[in-house]
Amino acid sequence: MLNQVLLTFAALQARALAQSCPSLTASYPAPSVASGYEARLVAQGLEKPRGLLFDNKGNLLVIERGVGISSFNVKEDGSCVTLDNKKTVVGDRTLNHGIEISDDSKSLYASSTESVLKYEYDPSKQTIKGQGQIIINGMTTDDTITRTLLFSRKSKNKLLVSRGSDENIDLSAVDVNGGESQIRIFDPSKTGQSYTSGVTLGWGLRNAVGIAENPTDGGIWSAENNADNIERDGFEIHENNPAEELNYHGKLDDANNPLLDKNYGYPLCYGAWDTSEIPSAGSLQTGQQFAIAETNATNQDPFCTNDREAPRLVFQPHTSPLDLKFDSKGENLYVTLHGSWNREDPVGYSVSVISFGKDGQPSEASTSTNALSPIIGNTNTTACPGECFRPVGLAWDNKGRLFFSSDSTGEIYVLVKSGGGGLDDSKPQSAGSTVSFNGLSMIVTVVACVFAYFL
Ligand SMILES: *[C@@H]1O[C@H](CO)[C@@H](O)[C@H](O)[C@H]1NC(C)=O
Ligand SMILES: *[C@@H]1O[C@H](CO)[C@@H](O)[C@H](O)[C@H]1NC(C)=O
Ligand SMILES: [Ca+2]
Repeated sequence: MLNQVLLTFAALQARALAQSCPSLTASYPAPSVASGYEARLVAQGLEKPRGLLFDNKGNLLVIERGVGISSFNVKEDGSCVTLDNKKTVVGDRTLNHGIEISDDSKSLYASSTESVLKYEYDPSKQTIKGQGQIIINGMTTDDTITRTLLFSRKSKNKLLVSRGSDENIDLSAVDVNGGESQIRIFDPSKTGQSYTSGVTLGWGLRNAVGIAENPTDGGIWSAENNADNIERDGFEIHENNPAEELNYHGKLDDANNPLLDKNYGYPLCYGAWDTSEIPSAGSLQTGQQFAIAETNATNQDPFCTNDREAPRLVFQPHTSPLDLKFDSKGENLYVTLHGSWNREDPVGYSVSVISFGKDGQPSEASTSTNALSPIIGNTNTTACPGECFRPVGLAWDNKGRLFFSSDSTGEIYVLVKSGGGGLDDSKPQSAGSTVSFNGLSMIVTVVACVFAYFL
């Protein structure tokens, strides 16, 4: 009898919870989520969602590759969020990845392979006025197509634009004037600027898709997607080398930034991951850079160590880091890993977190192979990329919940702490409703424990 009562009570509570926070059902096995976190699928049926952000009225804006910019209203019910009322903000099929917005949400920016466009935006209606203006152009390449945008929040009027290589190993990137594999800084109030007219923040960065600014000290970080199919001394070593890299670019408001205009190695030097598979590795360690050549590549290794800026962290090759977002205390850097496409055993396909210290630098050493802690990933990566979600863009809402897009499955997820709170707990919380939700889940937990005891 007691069992029955408890069972009914538990079922009722569970249903109340489920009703209070609906989650859509994925067409693939439910993702694995690290303990202490919850993931909820909040949108489906999008066309390759890439970059995303919130405007200052709390609407979510998303770039759908080959479609344009769409918006969703966010509906809140306690700690539970759902996306609603999708509409097209900009219908421009050339837009494919980058999105940014000014602090007052009146200027919206988006990128195509060729250009950065600026739109006059009204966040209360989610509409633009007139046409987009081309503020930067001359960026088309044959290989990489994304142009990531990042507004500095520390240093006024600086828009960072990352542009990748023209081919896998692009020898033209040895010339800074070519404009391949670089991050440049632009004044967003000017129009019609050619990419190569921007100030070079860093170069020799094959395809630095992720860029982020540490909100505590203004340090700029980028995540590089490294080369495929590389060889050294005639040996193919691409399965476990080179590493994906996290590079540091100093602070934009530092007039004497020693890292301004530095070269980070590509296409001559590459971060090492598994040194046991690199011929004539000598004393080379994980995280240091090595040269590639048909013969005697070792002779060039000192150049890579001495004349090129080394990564601050390295990640497993082929994991494809795409977006980077710091929390408001600069203690955690979240990263989307889009996953491999030409590795025997698929890797990546997760959202992970990197720990940062009070000094504004990663907690792990540059030689570490453990810098990433996964939060959400696919349960069966053997089925990837076919049957897997592939994380791309990240965005914080004003309660510290972290949203991410998956382009392969056309979805948007939200990550919260168990019980519904934000991952970034220095952002304001919805106090009343969060408490009642926590109360409810506690009852369910207690009831479930009692029930288990009686069984
Ligand atoms: C490789 O290095 C060795 C020893 O320094 C040298 O004898 C040889 O000529 C080099 N080979 C090439 C192709 O540079
Ligand atoms: C994982 O996916 C592979 C490839 O689709 C499949 O063969 C295998 O059975 C799956 N494993 C599990 C445990 O589902
Ligand atoms: Ca490098």
